[in-house]
Amino acid sequence: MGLSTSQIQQYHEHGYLVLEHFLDAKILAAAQAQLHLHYPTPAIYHKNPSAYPEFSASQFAGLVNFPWASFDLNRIIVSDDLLELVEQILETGDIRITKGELWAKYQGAINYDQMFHRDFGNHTLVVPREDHRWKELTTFIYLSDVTKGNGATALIPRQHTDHIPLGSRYLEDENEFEDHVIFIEAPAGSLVLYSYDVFHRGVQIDTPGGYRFMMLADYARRDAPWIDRHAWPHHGGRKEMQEFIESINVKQRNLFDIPPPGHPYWNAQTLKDMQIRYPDMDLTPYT
Ligand SMILES: O=C(O)CCC(=O)C(=O)O
Repeated sequence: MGLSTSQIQQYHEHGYLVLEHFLDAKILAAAQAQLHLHYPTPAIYHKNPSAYPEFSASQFAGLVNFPWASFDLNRIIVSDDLLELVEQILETGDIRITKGELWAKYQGAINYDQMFHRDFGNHTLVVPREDHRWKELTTFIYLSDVTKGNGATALIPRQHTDHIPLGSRYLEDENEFEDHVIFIEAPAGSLVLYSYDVFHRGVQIDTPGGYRFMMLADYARRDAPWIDRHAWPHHGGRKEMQEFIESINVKQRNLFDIPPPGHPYWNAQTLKDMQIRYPDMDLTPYT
């Protein structure tokens, strides 16, 4: 369906955009049903939190890197609907995926409060451009209802902080911006698009028995190789990655830096050996 001109304008002006119920209900339900492959359900966790000490080790302990254990999860970050929006925001059809993470948080496990920060700090070794050229698009895809009590991210719309130099990763005086803070509350299936130079922070989960499940996927233009979070080949030995690469199309593979059809990388030898590495991959488009 794509974004309207005013939505794109809002994204650039405020630095974020929320699309409620972005995921098709069936896709959302299928993804939610597979979360148990990585996490205890909230009911099970809250029945006996001491059985899951790992979630109390750090506020980032609930992060699981892409690829995940089910295609019902993996397919979401390469879906045509999502890529269409990413291409609109990044103003090119030539994009890469720079991050894929699942994140579970459970009330009581640990304090999830963070400082207001801009994400570029650990997405690149350089700094964002003021003119927004070569920007990165970061996203949250909600897999559970997210409310203030369940850890809705706090964010300061960009127009209030744009005067702060882009080399600054953290807000020095949060109180100054108190009146401008919003909490990104939205139902499961919603998509949050935000830019890597917008101040935001994780917050504590206060609701008794509360939890939050989200998927995080980031995208950058191919002509900005200095932006990255994951080196995809690092996950190349995993069965999930093999099956995922076999299952997706050429455009989706290119998001992970697999050269497109027509690229000089492809020759008789690479085709033959790729088939050995990925037995179920249809290599016809590359021949
Ligand atoms: O979990 C959240 O709500 C935000 C997390 C975040 O901004 C971060 O870890 O960089």
